[in-house]
Amino acid sequence: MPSHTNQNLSGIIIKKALSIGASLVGIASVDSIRNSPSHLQSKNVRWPSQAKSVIILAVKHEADEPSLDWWDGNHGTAGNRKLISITRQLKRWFKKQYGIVANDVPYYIHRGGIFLKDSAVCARMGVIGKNNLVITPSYGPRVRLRALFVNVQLEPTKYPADFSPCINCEAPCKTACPQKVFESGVYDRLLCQKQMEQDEKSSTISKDTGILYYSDAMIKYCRACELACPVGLLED
Ligand code: B12
Ligand code: SF4
Ligand code: SF4
Repeated sequence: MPSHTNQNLSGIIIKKALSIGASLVGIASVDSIRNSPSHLQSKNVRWPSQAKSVIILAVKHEADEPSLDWWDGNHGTAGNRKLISITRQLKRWFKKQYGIVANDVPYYIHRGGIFLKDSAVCARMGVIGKNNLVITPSYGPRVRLRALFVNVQLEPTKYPADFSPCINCEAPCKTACPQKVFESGVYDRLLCQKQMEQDEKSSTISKDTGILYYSDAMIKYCRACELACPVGLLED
């Protein structure tokens, strides 16, 4: 591995990931993520013994590109495929340039994944908003996340900490929810899940995605609490 300080290497990694399509990049130590609220609560997370840092990648999912988020049968979403392509390219680049082994973090916790929102907050990419999603300064909650484990200790990202978007906001995210998921004051997972089940039942046949290879039965999962948030939207 060429002699880089870990701080330099973090900067180079961020630049590389942005150049191949990531919208935001964060880095956090495995130890800090291990101590975040969701990981402290869960006994199901399996950490690879050699992993020292996590690189968190975000791809923006803006409202004018809704098909990025549509679930097409067994093949997932176009947005997630974009994230997978970025992680694959980064893995190859790490090995070739630095001899560093990077491992893809599975999406689901029961398959070896980690809690991506907590991880993004540890990497200071954003904060948890009243809608229970990570709110980033540039794109609000309209991002999707994926991660890579690496076996080296990298300098964590320290984006500005003074970001509190929900403090003076009237919370349109909460009123937009079709299931009144936030009525008790906190996010009610079961009610949200009920909406997801309804979305699955009402999935329509759509031929307007331009992705011919994949199934035509698209599930358009609810994201009302996400799309109602004004953070990161350009003002006229
Ligand atoms: C299971 C799951 C679901 C389930 C259950 C959700 C849940 N929150 O329990 C269902 C299917 C209902 C769901 C719904 C949605 N999901 Co979802 N989901 C996941 C998944 C796979 C795991 C999340 C999980 O189980 N969390 C554990 C539960 C207990 O935690 P929690 O309710 O989120 O609350 C924790 C945090 O808020 C945290 N926290 C609170 N305060 C603080 C403060 C600090 C400092 C820190 C560090 C943490 C922290 O601690 C809480 C307790 O553990 C993740 C992917 C992943 N691997 O992480 C995506 C993920 C969280 N979902 C995502 C999205 C976008 C959605 C939906 C909009 C649907 C859609 N169209 O994609 C809705 C939004 C619902 C909402 N408002 O939260 C995104 C979030 C992106 C973002 N900007 O935050 C993720 C990361 C997937 C992705 N592709 O990027 N989801
Ligand atoms: S709509 Fe307002 S309260 Fe809701 S997440 Fe966005 S900034 Fe926070
Ligand atoms: S995803 Fe839909 S149902 Fe779930 S909390 Fe957000 S607005 Fe409510």
